[in-house]
Amino acid sequence: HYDVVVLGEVLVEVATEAAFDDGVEARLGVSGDALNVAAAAAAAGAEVGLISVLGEDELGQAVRRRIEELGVSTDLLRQRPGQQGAYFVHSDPEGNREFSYARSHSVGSTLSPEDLDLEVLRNAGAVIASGIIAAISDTAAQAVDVAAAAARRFVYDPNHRPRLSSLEDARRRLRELAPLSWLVTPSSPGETSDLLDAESPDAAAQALTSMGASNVAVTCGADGIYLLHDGETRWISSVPAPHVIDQTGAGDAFLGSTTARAVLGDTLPDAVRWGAAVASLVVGGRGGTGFVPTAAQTREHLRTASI
Ligand code: KDG
Repeated sequence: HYDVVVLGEVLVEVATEAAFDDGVEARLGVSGDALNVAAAAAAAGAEVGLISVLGEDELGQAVRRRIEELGVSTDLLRQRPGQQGAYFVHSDPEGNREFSYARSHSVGSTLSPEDLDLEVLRNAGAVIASGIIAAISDTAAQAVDVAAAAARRFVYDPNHRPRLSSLEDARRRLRELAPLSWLVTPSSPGETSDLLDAESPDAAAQALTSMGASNVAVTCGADGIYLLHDGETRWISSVPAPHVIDQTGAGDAFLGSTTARAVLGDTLPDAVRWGAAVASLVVGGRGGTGFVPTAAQTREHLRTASI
């Protein structure tokens, strides 16, 4: 039994120290939104499984070892011949990024419904997927549909990436998956206006619940999170970040830790506040999984933030 199961593609992260150029120093990491989510859920104390397809070569093995090191179960992973997807990133503390993918026809994009164990999905406390895995191939999109239909609590992060999906496809997927979702987490103002034509977090939350989503957490950066839960709306304030090095993966860490805490018994508002604290710490590390705070570090940060 897993508290949380995440579906997605794990990517090798090549983070350069300066703008992309020949000879620039780089640091290799293991990331991708699904792993960022899974690692944060595991750090929050959940038993986490990751459904993903890795290559079989040395790189695939290294990725697998890192997943294990992050406290995420490797039992649901598949490995087969193919190229591990990668991305190149240079980011500064202001959030300016140079970003490039090397993931077309990657082994991760071969994920299909055949890679899913329906019993595992039905028994999980929550199943999480994002618009990224739904965008990378038709078979991966089908896997998301099957997982969403099987899950007791399906959590969907639209995570719109214009380089991977047209706006039209992203909007259609959101319309199809919202009715199956226990929680949807769009970001505002970008995704709420692009995917929902919503002019406010409230309009976005109302639009998603009228599509059939049970709960909505609109992430609004430093303004906090606008939560629609059990038919009631409220703002949950963000938690100030002690220091900002790189914002990669902060939204993913919010998603993974919020879902984990809710499955482990927190009310959704409490879980969201926890997720906000985790996100504010993650930006102090480099890369998607460069710093994943422990539950003790998050608790201490929340305590000092509320003094
Ligand atoms: O949310 C962070 C992600 O953008 C980063 O990990 C790269 O997964 C990634 C993607 O597909 O954009």
